[in-house]
Amino acid sequence: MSFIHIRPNWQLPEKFATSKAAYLNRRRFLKNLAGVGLGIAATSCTGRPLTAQGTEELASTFGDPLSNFTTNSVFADAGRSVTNQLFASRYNNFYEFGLTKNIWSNAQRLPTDPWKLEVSGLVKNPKTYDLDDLYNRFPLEERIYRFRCVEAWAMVVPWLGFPMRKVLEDVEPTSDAKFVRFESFYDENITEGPSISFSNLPWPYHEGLRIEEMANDLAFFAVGIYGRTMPKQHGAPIRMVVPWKYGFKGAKSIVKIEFLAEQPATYWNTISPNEYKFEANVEPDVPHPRWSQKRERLVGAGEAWDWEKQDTLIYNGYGDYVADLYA
Ligand SMILES: Nc1nc2c(c(=O)[nH]1)N[C@H]1C(S)=C(S)[C@@H](COP(=O)(O)O)O[C@H]1N2
Ligand SMILES: [Mo]
Repeated sequence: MSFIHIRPNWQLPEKFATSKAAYLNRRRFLKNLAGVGLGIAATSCTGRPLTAQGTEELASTFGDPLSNFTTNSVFADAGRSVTNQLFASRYNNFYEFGLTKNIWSNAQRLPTDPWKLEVSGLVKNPKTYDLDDLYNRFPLEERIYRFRCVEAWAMVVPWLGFPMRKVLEDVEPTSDAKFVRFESFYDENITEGPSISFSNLPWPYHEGLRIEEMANDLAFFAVGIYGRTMPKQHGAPIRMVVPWKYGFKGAKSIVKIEFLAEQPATYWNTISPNEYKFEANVEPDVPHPRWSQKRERLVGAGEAWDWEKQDTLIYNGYGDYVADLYA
């Protein structure tokens, strides 16, 4: 009975269920290219099923083992099981490498060695970190965090890295510094944006935080994931992780950090200010203009509409850490 096709459980969904309204929105967007935004890719094809060879290729992107880290016991249990890396590492948002979730092989073009991360602006000690600094300057720890995309899917991820606060201590912002701007790698010969008619987007990808948010216990720079150095599709060699905010706040492949007196513009907020706020905290009762945020789908096996659903938590469940930032 060879025509009965049994899907292996690691096979990822090829499309999302989508309402007619969302579909029509997408058609309109494709016509005039005016309404680009997150959520578009979530309604489109996420890629071919992964073959055994594909699985091997995916596993080859997983980075080198790291051993010089401790496990932070406070963040050893996210209250949900950790997402299988075969799902997490082939379901990515990294628009520089394409508009679908299936960018993991495109992202292998990202050059990560050597790497320079420049920290400048309103600081006493401007610094430029190289790869050795990223892995050895600050003690590395593992933290298992819940992760919530504004598109209403969620994962649980074991990050490796160091608190953002370590960088604050290193560079010593002046009292004038009130905001921080983070900028991602961009090279139009490597990243795909311009070649797919999105050259009008505000590249490079950039994000921002208030300085108190950066100093919060949870705010983290990740240089690895699942016990290994960061795969390129997740934002090698260093990316931001702010687990109480929507995923788009976590810029990948950071090359520049700048301390500022004024709130900086940010990538998605510039594209669509009504949909993507600067603050972007996870708030179940504040719907995205095109969908509800009350529930979320846990990235897993099978088709996306079959993924386990659960209630979205205020501040993604991290209110004890961050609620007083917004009192
Ligand atoms: N430079 C850059 N950073 C980015 C993005 C991006 O397109 N470019 N996408 C963001 C979004 S919307 C999400 S949900 C997360 C996805 O991270 P992951 O692919 O590692 O799960 O990265 C964020 N950081
Ligand atoms: Mo996202």
